[in-house]
Amino acid sequence: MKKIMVFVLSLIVTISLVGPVQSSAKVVDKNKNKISDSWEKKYKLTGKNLAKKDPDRDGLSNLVEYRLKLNPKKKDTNNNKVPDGREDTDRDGISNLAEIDLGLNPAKAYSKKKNVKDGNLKDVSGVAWSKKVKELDISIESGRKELDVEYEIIKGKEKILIEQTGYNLTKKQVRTLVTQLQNDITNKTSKTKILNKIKNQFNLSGYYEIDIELEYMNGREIEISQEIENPNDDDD
Ligand SMILES: [Ca+2]
Ligand SMILES: [Ca+2]
Ligand SMILES: [Ca+2]
Ligand SMILES: [Ca+2]
Repeated sequence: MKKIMVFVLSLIVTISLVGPVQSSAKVVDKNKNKISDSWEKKYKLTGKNLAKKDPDRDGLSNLVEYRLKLNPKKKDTNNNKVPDGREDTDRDGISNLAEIDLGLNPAKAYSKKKNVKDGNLKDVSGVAWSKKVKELDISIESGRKELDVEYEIIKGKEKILIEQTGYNLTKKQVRTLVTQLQNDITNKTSKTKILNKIKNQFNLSGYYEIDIELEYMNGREIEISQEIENPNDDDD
């Protein structure tokens, strides 16, 4: 009798040990927002439409952060100074935010074609998306001349804005510059080289101030500023 009791007891212990393991393997999603309840609880996410919200303001919704196994309350989950949006979590050559903008899946390297990695998919002109410039902002002040250029690819389409005084820049020239920055810049190209390329394009010499922000589809971001002050200028 005692032996049976011990057996029964050990059976109960075994069941209760196995029980929780089995149930946690199943994803419980009571509010049916495609995010597991345990993940919501872990990051203290509550309220309506929580899947769409972006509490850490890194551009990625909570649902995307869940799918990419990132922290929805931290802009830079792995502390490498690259924000979650510019990380390339599935390592297909395109950053998370760029993938979302292009309608690709940032959690899957082959999300559109079985045999072509997302980064190797080509745009209408035959350039692989991973090599493309996503955004280029240039602002120049040189004496009385001023220039502001904003180039961006949104949902796969180019958007170019030019504001200028004393310059005659065309959209075509902006496209040419972007193409150069796509073809001639590698991960090893120095900031000085990039700056010189852009300075040549605008015949920049003498006294000036230039600010450049360049971001590639792969998430690489380059910021360059240079100011050559005129010693005769009296700002006071
Ligand atoms: Ca977020
Ligand atoms: Ca995050
Ligand atoms: Ca990071
Ligand atoms: Ca992908």
